[in-house]
Amino acid sequence: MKFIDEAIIEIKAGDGGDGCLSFRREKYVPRGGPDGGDGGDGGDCILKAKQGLTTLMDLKFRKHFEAGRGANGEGQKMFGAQGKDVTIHIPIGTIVKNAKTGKILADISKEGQEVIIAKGGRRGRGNARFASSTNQAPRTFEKGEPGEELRIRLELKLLADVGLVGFPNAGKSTLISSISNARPKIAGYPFTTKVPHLGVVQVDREKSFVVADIPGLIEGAHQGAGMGIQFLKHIERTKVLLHLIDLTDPEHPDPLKSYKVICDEMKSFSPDLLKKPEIIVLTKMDLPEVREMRSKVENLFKKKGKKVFAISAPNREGLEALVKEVAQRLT
Ligand SMILES: Nc1nc2c(ncn2[C@@H]2O[C@H](COP(=O)(O)OP(=O)(O)OP(=O)(O)O)[C@@H](O)[C@H]2O)c(=O)[nH]1
Ligand SMILES: [Mg+2]
Repeated sequence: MKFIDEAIIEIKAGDGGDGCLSFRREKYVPRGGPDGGDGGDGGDCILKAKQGLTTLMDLKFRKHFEAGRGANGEGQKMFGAQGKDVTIHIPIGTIVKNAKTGKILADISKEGQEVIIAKGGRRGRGNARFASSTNQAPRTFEKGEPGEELRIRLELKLLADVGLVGFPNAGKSTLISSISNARPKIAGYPFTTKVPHLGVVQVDREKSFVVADIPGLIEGAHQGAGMGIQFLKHIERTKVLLHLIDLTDPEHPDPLKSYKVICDEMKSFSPDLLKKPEIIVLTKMDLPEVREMRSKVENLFKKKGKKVFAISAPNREGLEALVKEVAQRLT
């Protein structure tokens, strides 16, 4: 069971700009004083908590972040510009560790929280700074300091955004393994799934969400039948439920009745589960007998005001539309 999302990224804060060595040159002033300006400070690498992000998926595409270098100082006491900061958005709940030592560097727990994780290098001072009564023409100036550079490991305890419910064999594990990185066991017998599995679904480069695949429910589960209902706690905090229905299930030929049985079991665990936005998903659309029943069953649920999708995992039919719909409901 992997409920932790991880990403390792390399960050480099900007180097400080060098101080300048320069002397004033003016007409009629034979020996001008020192006028070398300071460099600019290097930019920082900042981690910032952002609501709405629920996974570290973005950081699997971009693993290297570098803040801007401070500009060098110039003559006439001109200071170099500061290096540009780089801000890396991460989900609330992320723990940040030094990848090498494992030391915890930050615990991102509040919306908008910002942590400077690599500090930009300090600017070098120009020679104008070093003038004194005893040294009126200093040739001393400083180089900017290098910015901090490190590898960090980000860890996020995943919380499911979407829950899959349905009878055993409905195709829950098949669905999660078709749309996410989760690879639970799939088999043509009931209760294949004994523990919940989470998977990250990548919608596009910016968006991803987490799905929980849980064991199948059966009538009487609240009294301990089958795998019971305790695992429903894993979908208690989800925002959307997908209710999967297999129209070829010989034990449950009436889809509306099947639907109600599952809802009643969920209700026994917590009535709040029934208040969640829900999408009915008819599975196994590749089977001819299912295709035959499709429109009739869709209408039955539509009449009840339910949104219905039909999918086939082997043909990847309907998966993209379903993922899009879910993503939209989550925003
Ligand atoms: N033809 C077809 N078979 C499917 C499809 N989806 C799932 N199956 C098959 O249905 C059976 C059950 O699938 P699972 O994904 O294990 O079902 P589950 O809902 O996770 O079942 P439990 O873990 O026991 O609750 C397997 O034999 C799958 O290969 C589909 O879209 N088309
Ligand atoms: Mg399963």
